[in-house]
Amino acid sequence: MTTPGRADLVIVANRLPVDRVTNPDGTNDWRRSPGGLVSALEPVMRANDGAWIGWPGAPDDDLEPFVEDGLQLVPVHLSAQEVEEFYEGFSNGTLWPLYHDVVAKPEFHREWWDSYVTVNRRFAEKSAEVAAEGATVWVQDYQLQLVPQMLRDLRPDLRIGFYLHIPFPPAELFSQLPWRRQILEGLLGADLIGFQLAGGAGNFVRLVRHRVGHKTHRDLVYLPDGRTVKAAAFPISIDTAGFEELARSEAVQERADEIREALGSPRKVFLGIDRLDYTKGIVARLRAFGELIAEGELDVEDAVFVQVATPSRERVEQYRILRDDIDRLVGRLNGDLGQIGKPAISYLHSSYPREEMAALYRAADIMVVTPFRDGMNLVAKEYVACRYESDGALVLSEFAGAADELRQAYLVNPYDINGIKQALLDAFHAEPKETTRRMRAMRKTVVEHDVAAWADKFLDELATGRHEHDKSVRPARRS
Ligand code: GDG
Repeated sequence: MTTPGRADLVIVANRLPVDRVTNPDGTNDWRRSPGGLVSALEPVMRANDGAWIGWPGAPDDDLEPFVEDGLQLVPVHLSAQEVEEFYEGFSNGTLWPLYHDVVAKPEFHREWWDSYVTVNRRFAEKSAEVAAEGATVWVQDYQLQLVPQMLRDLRPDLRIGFYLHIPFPPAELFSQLPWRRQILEGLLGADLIGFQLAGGAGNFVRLVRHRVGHKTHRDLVYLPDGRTVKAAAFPISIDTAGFEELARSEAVQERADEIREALGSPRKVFLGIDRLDYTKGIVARLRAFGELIAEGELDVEDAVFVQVATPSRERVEQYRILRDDIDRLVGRLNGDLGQIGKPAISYLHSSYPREEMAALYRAADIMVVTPFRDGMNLVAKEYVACRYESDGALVLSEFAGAADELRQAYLVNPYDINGIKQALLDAFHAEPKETTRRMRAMRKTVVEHDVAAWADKFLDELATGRHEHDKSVRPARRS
């Protein structure tokens, strides 16, 4: 067995929580990635002498562990071939589409799988080195589903949690995977497996019963060696107070006004913000908006649609095809429907700082979130967090995890273009009293359940299971 290191809490994720930036003089620095996961886990990491294991984001980087802004970061090396086969291939060309209702066709390649196994083993070995005796290790997401069991084999003393950020599919889809049993067994190495929704946890437990043959009862799986694994829902959230504070700042408010003016001060601004991904339903929503303009239900004098599509996975073919499809559609809609200085759609293929995101949320009257399938969708929650005056409307797909909590949104079936059109019109024409009633209820949810509460709940539950088994203690709470 590898000699245990010193961290009492270890986060294991595909990516480190930092991005490398190159300065004008050619030197490199690290900058904290903007994600909510990092801000949620940072206080727990600090309180527990935590370490974060992940890939730095570039192939063939051989980096030693380093400390950045007080956080212990432990890089895992990936070769260019592994980036292609493990990351772009098996993670994003096989698992991502398979777990999202096969919205795109998953590809099954044996060499991709071999690479997935190799890289998962490397992450597990690194975790075994870094974790102190009896430490808590929390593994994140679909790229690392084999790590829990691999790590347990190396270090049976650890408490291991796993969280899946994307949906866990129904048995009919999951069963297509040639390596389905290995994935289920990999996950079962954890003591606690967290999903976004109860539906995903249920799918997993059912599959374990049928495909692996273990006894189960409700959310528990009983393994032959006497261990019990719990699979339950822990819906993720955002740093609600942080977003609201940003939204209230003078700079953001000024920028929001500027954005509206630059758009020609239309009566209503519609907004979509997504990673450019085929699961997000960008084409369907733009088509729906275009039809409303073409049919005269909306007028470009009155309404504009701002669509931000953040560049994502640009080396994967399906993403390149989607980008071209959106470019063509936006070009056609603006060519057919726009007027001089008034395009129907203002399309931005770019990523922006958090302040600009908050300004966009403030500038938008109607936020449109229409994924075909989404684990949660944080954009929907961020919009709600920024609407501190309880105004603005949210059009939300029923197939986003967020729809389970944000029941007062204008809910739509993203496959039903007429349904989307109707929801856009309903939101456009809604009385302020009605939008306020809805937004107030949604704000209550997002304020009460923020990402810190999510992390606490998961870690508490992971530690509680331990109390039941071996009476040791949970990691210290956030300071
Ligand atoms: C996965 C699951 C689940 C986007 N563009 C910019 C930017 N963003 C930020 C948003 C938001 C995040 O990225 C996107 O999160 P989503 O939840 O919307 O979607 P995924 O990236 O697919 O996330 C999803 C999530 O994991 C968490 O568990 O909810 O279902 O698919 O926070 O604000 N941030 C900045 N500039 C951009 O241009 N700064």
